[in-house]
Amino acid sequence: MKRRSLFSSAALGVGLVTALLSLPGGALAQSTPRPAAVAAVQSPDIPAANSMAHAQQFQSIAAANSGNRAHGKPGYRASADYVKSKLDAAGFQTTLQSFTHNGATGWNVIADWPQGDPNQIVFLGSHLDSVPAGPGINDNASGSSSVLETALAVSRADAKPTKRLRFGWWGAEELGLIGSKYYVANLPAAERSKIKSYLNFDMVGAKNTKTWGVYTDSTTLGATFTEFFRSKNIATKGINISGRSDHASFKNAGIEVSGITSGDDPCYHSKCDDINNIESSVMGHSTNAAAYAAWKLAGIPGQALPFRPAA
Ligand code: DPN
Ligand code: ZN
Repeated sequence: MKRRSLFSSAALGVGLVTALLSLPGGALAQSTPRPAAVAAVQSPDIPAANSMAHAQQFQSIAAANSGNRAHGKPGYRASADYVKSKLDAAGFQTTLQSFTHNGATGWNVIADWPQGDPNQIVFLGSHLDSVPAGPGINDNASGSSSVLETALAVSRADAKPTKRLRFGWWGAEELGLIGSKYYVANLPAAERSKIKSYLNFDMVGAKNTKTWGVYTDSTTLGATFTEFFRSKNIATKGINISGRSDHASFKNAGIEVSGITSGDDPCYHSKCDDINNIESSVMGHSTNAAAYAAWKLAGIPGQALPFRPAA
């Protein structure tokens, strides 16, 4: 039992009951310390402190670079370098894709986990730039940290998903989804059609969040998020943020999209959107929702629970 508690698993309970009921002769739980694995999503339970540590790094990067991480400013490049170095060390295939906007160079960071069917890609992304007014911690170090920590969890698990997992951090979102539009526009049609779903994480750490907003144009993708939150007894509401974040660049290319948000806050696009503007527990739930979706949609097999006959 101890082992299962390491995993957040919305479906495990149901699957386990089914498995137990179907055991021959009604041999049951108490005499079976570790039942055989059942089909279920067993995503890791990622400590909130992990994503908070990344958010703290983005705060420090802003502090060392005139207080922001905006397109065309040194704090943006330092943010991209931070993300890329973590991914490189974790075994991802990474790309720093440059583009020009308003006379300044911007970058997208793209990372592929080199496992699973390369023709079926599940994509998680977030914008990495802030506005010039502040460090952009809820908007959007929160999403950037959640997606980064999910990627690192995939690496720690040495995951062997059925589908390919790709992660993206977009530049110049605040100037009109510039980085994600550039990425999608420069994908050859054959590459674009490999992307089966795109999940967006923008503003996912706001303090005092009790209800998560889920936006989706796909029943399956939206249900993946709501089933995670339901398993944690957390409320969700369907929202529509239309073209306000990077999912729109993918949706416009005919890709199924969804995303979650804690919503904005009084410090939205201001100087006070700093590390004190987000809450650890909120970051933890958002990160684990991202991980759950990655595990489920890419088809990462559950940790096989070894069968041990009762002594
Ligand atoms: N984070 C907002 C921005 O980048 O300006 C967009 C947004 C609004 C995202 C509302 C989620 C919810
Ligand atoms: Zn944003």
